[in-house]
Amino acid sequence: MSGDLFQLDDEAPWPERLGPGTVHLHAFARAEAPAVLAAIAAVEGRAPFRHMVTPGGFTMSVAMTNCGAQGWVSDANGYRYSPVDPLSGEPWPAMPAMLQALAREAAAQAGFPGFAPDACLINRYAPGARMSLHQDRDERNLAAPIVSVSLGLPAVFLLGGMSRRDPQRRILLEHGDAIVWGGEDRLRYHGVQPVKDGRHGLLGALRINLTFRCSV
Ligand code: MD6
Ligand code: FE
Repeated sequence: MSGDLFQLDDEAPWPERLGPGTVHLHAFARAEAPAVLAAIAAVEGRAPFRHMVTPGGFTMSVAMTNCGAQGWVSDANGYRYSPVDPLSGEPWPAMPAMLQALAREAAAQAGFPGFAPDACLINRYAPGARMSLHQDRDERNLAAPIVSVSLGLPAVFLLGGMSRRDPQRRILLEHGDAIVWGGEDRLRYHGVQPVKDGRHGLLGALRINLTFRCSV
């Protein structure tokens, strides 16, 4: 019986195909999570998490920062990539080599070899934070996939279709899970349901998601 206590943590990573260009890599980054968190702490020291404002004037419930040559930003003027952190006027912190290697490996395992992202958007969710349904279409390079890594509290990821009205699949993203999507799935609508309160051993009452993109 005592083995059951550890079953979840011992589970080996396993891939699950969700679409022609979408793969859910369960537990992909679980072993590397402490190193990922250390990398985020270093980024956060120079580019703190902040709640950006949408072009429509709403403050996002998710707190964000970036690392890499480009960072995703939102303000009254719209959504775009910027080489500079608007808070500091300085370039975003460089993407730590460890994060770059992790993203490259996830993409390769999902059938997209040679992934070289220039942008990593880091999203931080407190309980109740959510992300409404959207497409990722601010990147000029839609040929490259997106790699998403989730840590901490679980969340329900909504995976829709090419139209906002298409039915959505609910996908539980747990600590260490990665999702890779590209090809014909690259512009699928998606969102995140409000994160439920809870405690995670490494992150406490937080969920962190990193999305790696080729922006140019
Ligand atoms: C999140 N993720 O999981 C938000 N976008 O917190 C995204 O918006 C996302 O996970 C494109 C591809 C994968 C993603
Ligand atoms: Fe997205």
